[in-house]
Amino acid sequence: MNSENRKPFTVLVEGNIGSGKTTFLEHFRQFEDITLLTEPVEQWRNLRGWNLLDLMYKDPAKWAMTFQSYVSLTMVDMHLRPTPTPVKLMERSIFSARYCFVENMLRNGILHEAEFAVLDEWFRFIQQHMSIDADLIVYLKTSPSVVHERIRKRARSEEQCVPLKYLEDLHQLHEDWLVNRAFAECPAPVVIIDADLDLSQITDEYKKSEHQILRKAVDV
Ligand code: D5M
Repeated sequence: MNSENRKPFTVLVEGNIGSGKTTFLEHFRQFEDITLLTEPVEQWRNLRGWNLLDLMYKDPAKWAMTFQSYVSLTMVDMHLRPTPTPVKLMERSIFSARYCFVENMLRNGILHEAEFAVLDEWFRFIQQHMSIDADLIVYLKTSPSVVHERIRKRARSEEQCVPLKYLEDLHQLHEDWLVNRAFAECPAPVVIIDADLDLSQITDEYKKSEHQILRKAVDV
């Protein structure tokens, strides 16, 4: 197992909106050797009183750049946060922000090419000059129709306008990034979990990755 001055074994938990990332992280709360870093959604919902997530969904053309800029900052903060345990489990990353969400906004014309260029330069700079580690990616693979229904049920106020097409586009980008390796660099080996399964069945799937995560952490 890692000693205190070694870098933690870093696992990025990736997947579409509503794929069950938070539930996956919660499953690992039982292990004291793992630090869980959940996506900083509450920071996005309240930056000095401003709900950037809501602004972004309500008027993407106006607010996407601001939102992505803040997502990058909060994600880098998570990547760089000192971790006292040998394993660190992170919900999403600067990689999915860039390769899935920002990419999607560029392709759909929500981000201007000039705005994209600035975000992409930041992304490259961060990668080159900061210690952004990834040892394993857990991809919670879902069908867009399944997550669409879950999002409707969880009823987060900002997300009620999310159309199926948006989830289909994000799904394809996750597939192209993590499975097809079609356009972007994949920073670590990928474990795929069938996250269409409902809660009663998915624990067995989690247990399979539990073994991989804990064993690999010992190997590092
Ligand atoms: O993601 C929480 C919410 O945040 C969900 O509405 C998607 C949105 N999100 C997360 N990251 C991004 C980026 N980079 N751009 C745009 N929207 C984003 P959840 O999947 O529920 O944890």
